[in-house]
Amino acid sequence: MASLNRIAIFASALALSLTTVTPGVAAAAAPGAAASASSAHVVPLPVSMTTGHRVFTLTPSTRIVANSAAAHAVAEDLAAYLRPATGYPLHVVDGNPGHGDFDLRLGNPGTLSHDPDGEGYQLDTSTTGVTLEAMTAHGLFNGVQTIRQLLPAWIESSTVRPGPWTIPVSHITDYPRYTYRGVMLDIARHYESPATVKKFIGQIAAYKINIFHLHLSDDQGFRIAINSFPRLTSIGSQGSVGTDGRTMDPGGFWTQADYKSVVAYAAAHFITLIPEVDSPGHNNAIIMSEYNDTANPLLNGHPQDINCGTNNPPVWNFTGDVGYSAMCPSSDNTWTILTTIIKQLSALSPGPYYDMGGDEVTQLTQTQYNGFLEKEAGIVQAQGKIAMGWADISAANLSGPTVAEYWAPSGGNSPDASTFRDAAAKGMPIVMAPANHAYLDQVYSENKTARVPPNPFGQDWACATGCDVDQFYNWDPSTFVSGAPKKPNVIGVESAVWTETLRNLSEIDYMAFPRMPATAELGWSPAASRTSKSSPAYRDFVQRLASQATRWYLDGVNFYPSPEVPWHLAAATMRASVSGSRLSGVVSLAAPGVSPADVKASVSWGDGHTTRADVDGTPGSTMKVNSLYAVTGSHTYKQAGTFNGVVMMHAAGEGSASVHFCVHVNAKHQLAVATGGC
Ligand code: TNX
Repeated sequence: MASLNRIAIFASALALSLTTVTPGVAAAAAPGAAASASSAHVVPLPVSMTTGHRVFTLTPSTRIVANSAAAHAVAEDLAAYLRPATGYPLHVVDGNPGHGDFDLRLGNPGTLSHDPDGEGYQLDTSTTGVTLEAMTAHGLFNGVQTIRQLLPAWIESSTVRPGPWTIPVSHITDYPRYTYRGVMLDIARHYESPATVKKFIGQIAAYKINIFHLHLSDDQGFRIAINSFPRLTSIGSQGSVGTDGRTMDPGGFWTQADYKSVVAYAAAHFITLIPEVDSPGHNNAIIMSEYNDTANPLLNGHPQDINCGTNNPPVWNFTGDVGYSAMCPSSDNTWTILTTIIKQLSALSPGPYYDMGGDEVTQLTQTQYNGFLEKEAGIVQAQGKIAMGWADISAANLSGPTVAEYWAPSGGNSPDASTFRDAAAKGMPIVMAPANHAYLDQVYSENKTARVPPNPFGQDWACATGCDVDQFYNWDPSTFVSGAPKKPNVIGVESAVWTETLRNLSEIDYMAFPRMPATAELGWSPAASRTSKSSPAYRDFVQRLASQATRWYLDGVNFYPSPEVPWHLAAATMRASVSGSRLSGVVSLAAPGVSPADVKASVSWGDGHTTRADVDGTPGSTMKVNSLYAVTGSHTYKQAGTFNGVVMMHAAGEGSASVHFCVHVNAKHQLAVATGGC
């Protein structure tokens, strides 16, 4: 492959542009060169995509042209994604696109008639430019996520890399299968800060998720300040699961300003936030806070009547037991507290939904339970919101707009899927999150001697033999439960991170990646025969999934290097430094799940000498993927000439990668190093 730009260096460090080779795949480089198959590995799979053999290459003069204010804002998003790694200015401008530009336009490309909500896009890449067209800004934003994935993975780097930055010539028409594509995060069992949650939102946005469901309250913690009820946070925020509470894990809460800033951050990623304060069970934190709030002027002086739990007087529960608590439907104080919460959260949440929870209530009669949810749904609807809840709520006679989220692990014609059938019978829109296919707190694999992740991380109640990528991918949301009396109205899918065992973003990410992208693909991509590990759709998915790994490393996303995914070595950049006639090079290498000792690396310097290269980095550990590795070598050139060098890396099961460079040594023993072969 010809070198692109020959740069003479005589002293200082220089980053070199290198070639990544995945097994059986040629890498892309110069304009018009062959497109790398790995650069067309898009998740979720687009509705239709054709790719050619040539590429579009970004240059320092590439601009992003926008035809409207809304397109302009998304163009700024694209620029922000691409500037750090390219180091290019990528000016966002109005007007007409020129040679080598991105063109982002709001309009109707005429190909999106099956797009349910205007979230689709049309993306056309030629060797001379990229045109992205959509009917809404959200559609453009989804197209931008695809553009990121069409570029080499190293585009996710936060520091400048040399490229080349290529997109395969391609035509993509794309729109979602389902309206609702959610991820739920529980910040009640363990507190997470607004900054952490924003990072997580940025991570899920890359997979075209459009709903972020935030579980704000449970038995162990209440996480948002509510005006007039300061004890909800001064007392209720301070617990957590599994830590004996306050001394080991101080908990925490968000101010309303924090909450608004997360809502705004989600909205900037075209994600709607749904708040959930679980009721009438799973709310011991509220009961603990308000049981003794006798001086609160909004309450009637005997607030202890909110507690219908057998645990009376209440005590903290740091274990996460099922069915632990219940608020009393007969207490005025229950409704004063809940109405205040619902009003304030509804006012803070511009999205259409408010989630009432409604799951796992064992301490009320069915009649009490139904009455509770019927009353609460009315309060929610009075705020102009759609009342949502776990599918248990379908037992109640809810009028007005209500959505059920099905979470039981039972499918087919199992009688245990009755909450789904009740919801379908009542015509409720249904979101699918069956625990054995969509609960991200469940262990990846488990047997008698080894558990992944090992205790105490992850739960196994829905996944006694483990739930790896295959279990998350091979099911169909619309047909999972059969035998409904009426055609069910499945509006989408959601994966859920429960955090009884997970304390921070690293642990959350380890459970969410690589499984959350499987749920994202079920939500976005067309129906397919997704049945088993041998189905073509799954084989294709895990190939595309493997190509995400380098992006996760660069984005700081921890992930489980599942044995179900055909990970491969990916090498991108060598930083070279020259001292006299001595060349030292460092190559970044992604090798998911491989320890540094198991990567074999060498450098052929082109002058007849080959040396072993060192592979340094952090091996994987419990709940932590191995780091990116640094492959290093150095060599002194003894004679003048032009030399084809190559860094070669190999790991059993992950193929080989090689990185070419060209060294020119002049008569004074000064080195010039360039990318690619000579
Ligand atoms: C069930 S699913 C729960 C949660 C737990 C989760 C753990 C549901 C609506 N309730 O309270 O955190 O299992 O997997």
